[in-house]
Amino acid sequence: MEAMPALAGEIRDFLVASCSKTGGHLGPNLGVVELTMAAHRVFESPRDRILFDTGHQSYVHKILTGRADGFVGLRQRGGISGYPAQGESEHDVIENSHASTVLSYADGLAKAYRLRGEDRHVVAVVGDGALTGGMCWEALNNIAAGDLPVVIIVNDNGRSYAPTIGGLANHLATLRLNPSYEKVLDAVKEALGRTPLVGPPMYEVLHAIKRGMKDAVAPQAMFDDLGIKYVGPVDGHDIDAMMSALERAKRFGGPVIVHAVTRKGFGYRPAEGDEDDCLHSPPAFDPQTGLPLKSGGTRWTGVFADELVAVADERPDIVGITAAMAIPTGVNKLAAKYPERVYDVGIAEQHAATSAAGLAIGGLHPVVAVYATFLNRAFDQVLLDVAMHKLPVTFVLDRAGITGPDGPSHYGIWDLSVFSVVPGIRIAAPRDAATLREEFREAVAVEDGPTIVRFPTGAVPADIPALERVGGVDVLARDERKDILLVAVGAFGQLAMETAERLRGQGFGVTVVDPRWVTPVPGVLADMAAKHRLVVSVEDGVRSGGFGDSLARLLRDNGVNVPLRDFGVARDWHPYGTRQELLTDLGLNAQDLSRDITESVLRLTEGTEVRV
Ligand SMILES: Cc1ncc(C[n+]2csc(CCOP(=O)(O)OP(=O)(O)O)c2C)c(N)n1
Repeated sequence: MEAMPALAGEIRDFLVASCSKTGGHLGPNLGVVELTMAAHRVFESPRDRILFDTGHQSYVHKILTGRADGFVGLRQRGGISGYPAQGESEHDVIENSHASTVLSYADGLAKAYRLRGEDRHVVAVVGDGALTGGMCWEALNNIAAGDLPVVIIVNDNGRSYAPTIGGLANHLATLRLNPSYEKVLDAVKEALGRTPLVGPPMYEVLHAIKRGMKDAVAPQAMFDDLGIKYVGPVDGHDIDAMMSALERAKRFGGPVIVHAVTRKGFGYRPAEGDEDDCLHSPPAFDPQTGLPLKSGGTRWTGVFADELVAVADERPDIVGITAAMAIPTGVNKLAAKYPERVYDVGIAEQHAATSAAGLAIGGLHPVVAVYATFLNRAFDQVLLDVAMHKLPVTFVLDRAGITGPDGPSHYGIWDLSVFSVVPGIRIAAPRDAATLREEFREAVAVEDGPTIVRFPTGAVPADIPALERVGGVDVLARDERKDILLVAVGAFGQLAMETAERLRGQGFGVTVVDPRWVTPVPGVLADMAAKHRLVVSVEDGVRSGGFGDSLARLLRDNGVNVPLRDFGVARDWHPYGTRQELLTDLGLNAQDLSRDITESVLRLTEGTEVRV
């Protein structure tokens, strides 16, 4: 037991050293070192299940379950995942890294063990940020109704990326900031020490303390009102305190909330002192200073952030919404200038969409900025609450397409398929900074329905000027000979230009176009296609139901019988790695594309004179 604090220190040093090389979710993991150690001491993983909401804070769990060696390849191709991964360890079950799901998994798992007659505990670690997501409350409502042995560790560090917002967060903050907090801790400790019995009598003692200090312990009342037993607040960096709280929770046998107060980034000064997000997920950095090793060029997010402010300067009806990610989506810039015109709704994408609908009904034009992968959650809200009401809401999807080290759940590859079925929606995919500004302005000018503007992660490429604009479509390259019409979605404009260059070298005449607005597919593409021998589409999204499918439908509907090859991301679960590595694996590079397209053209010309 004496060795525990020393081990905690070693784990922290290891986390800093390893994340400084690979990048990763440093801040959250520094905050859960003792909490995770205590959970592993008190419960018997994998017999008892220890689950992590989102999973970004599972590094300590990985280290304790024999995977420290894998950290040299953390989040890199062929290395270990940044989230729990079934393939890595029998200690991992949940691979989902979208927030606020863990309590529902825990509810189901515990029910399954009960029905199968297995005596196993389920421990769910959930952050105060994740608790702002509605699913958590749906789950709590169900867990509270039963007597399943679910131990919920609320990892309360007061932060999502930025400080957690909302009523719940305010309650928790009141508790943390209240000078009587220390007294509460002492009183709880003392009461627990004096209580020989576990189970209900212990909680009666707690209850009495709670009543006595009602104002200071508002969250207890809140959790208690749900009907779930509550232990806490516990100092989440005190291993002994955490272990004794968890032991009591375990012995109780029914659902219990253990409220651990922790500090994000604990024990590493650059993380503790980082006001933005406590080094939530830095890229490789200098371990002495916490500063990133290389600073990239202008990013897509930055271009959007500046344009949002510029448009808001001109239009007082523009308001911004973020789901707990103001800095990563660039909405913080708008908030800095017009704080009253930005709403951080918590990790609540569904609520964000319908709240935006309300704002739009009220006469404003909301801009909801989220990562592409997270808007999937709000499909029904976009469909019915926004689109059916023909409301002017603009969704800005950052990190669209293949993203990289966060792996399969974080790829923004579904939006084109999922949202293109929504009646009346318009989706734009800019190819560079200039078109991002232009298409964003076009989007916020739409007044009779939702719009989406989607762009990838990373540095924005150099502008590709259009030769001309025909029927809303930008022509980027053309040729006297009309062999191939290459239709490039969004940021793949650059890729298409390189591919066309190679095809030209093979003797083919290539027209490259950027549709700009991909949903609905511009009708002029049917006319353009009819003039070529082969149509090729290339998109940074899943092929099934994507732009290529919509283009094929347009051609069919217009009786254009020119063959079409659609390139995009296979409908599959793709591993993590860098964006470039993954695109290469998917054959989405100029070399592979030009080879595949050449083969297609040659097949067309079989039996006729081949021109290469
Ligand atoms: C549905 C969804 N929206 C947004 C995110 C991005 N995200 C990852 S971690 C995080 C903050 C989580 O805060 P909390 O649960 O308190 O954990 P902490 O990082 O503070 O330990 C957010 C917003 C996500 N993973 N899932």
